[in-house]
Amino acid sequence: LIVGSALRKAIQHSELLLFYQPQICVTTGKLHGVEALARWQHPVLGAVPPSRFIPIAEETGQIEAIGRWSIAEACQQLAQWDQLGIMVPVVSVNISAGHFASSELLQQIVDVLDAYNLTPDRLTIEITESVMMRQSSEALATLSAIRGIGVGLSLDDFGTGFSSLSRLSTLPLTELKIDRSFVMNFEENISSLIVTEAAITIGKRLGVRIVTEGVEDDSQEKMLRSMGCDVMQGYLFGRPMPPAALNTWIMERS
Ligand code: G
Ligand code: G
Ligand code: MN
Ligand code: NA
Repeated sequence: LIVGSALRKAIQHSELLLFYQPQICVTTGKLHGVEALARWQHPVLGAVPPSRFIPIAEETGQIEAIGRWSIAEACQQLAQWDQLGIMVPVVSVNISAGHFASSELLQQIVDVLDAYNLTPDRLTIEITESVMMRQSSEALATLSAIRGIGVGLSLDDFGTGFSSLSRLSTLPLTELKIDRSFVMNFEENISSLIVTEAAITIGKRLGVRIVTEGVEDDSQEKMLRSMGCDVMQGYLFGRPMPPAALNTWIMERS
């Protein structure tokens, strides 16, 4: 049983870590960027996955603290890669809906970019489709302001949240991230292929980058390439890994 107070201690005692998963540009084969994924290394429970602690953070009012931490940690890591001469063009950070209700998110992002001397195009904020579609007008204004300073905005888990297409076209997105369930069902389920193809068409019309995740084998990669996907992420290229492992991964590829 994980309780909110344990999570509060974890944040205070630096038991949270970010792993990074590579994202590959389909046309060049080069590193497009990385997605930062939180991990909780608990002294007794061991590795607690985000699917277990993010919902608790949301329920116990700690999702803002985690979001603030993720943005700062990811940007610090990006600045460190810059110093080491390791080319990581952009980092994507997952931010929960609850955090968009806060009027402070924009300023937090501005402050962190400033502290690490990063241009705003180095950061992308990922928000899930289901929550984006329920946003209040205040949260929408926050999204627009974040986009307005030049930070990327990605709609995560696309295809699972029942977006209305008219609503979708009003969001200030730079990226659609097709949910991994579609790619993973290519073989078994023709409707997964149809949905992916349709999502790519919609994305192209909106002028946004199409990212697919859960790419695990060559046949999925070939299929996505032929459908015009821009960026791929999945175990075929690399798992989420600690920063030092990503350094090695980058060196071995170049
Ligand atoms: O890494 P893993 O595959 O277990 O991630 C599962 C999900 O947890 C991701 O799809 C993402 O939505 C969520 N997640 C991971 N890291 C964070 C984070 O730092 N903040 C938020 N809000 N969600 C995260
Ligand atoms: O935020 P989001 O839910 O999109 O996070 C991506 C999730 O997908 C992470 O939990 C990550 O560990 C997982 N993931 C990334 N690539 C693959 C893959 O190729 N296969 C599977 N099964 N999961 C993946
Ligand atoms: Mn994500
Ligand atoms: Na996703």
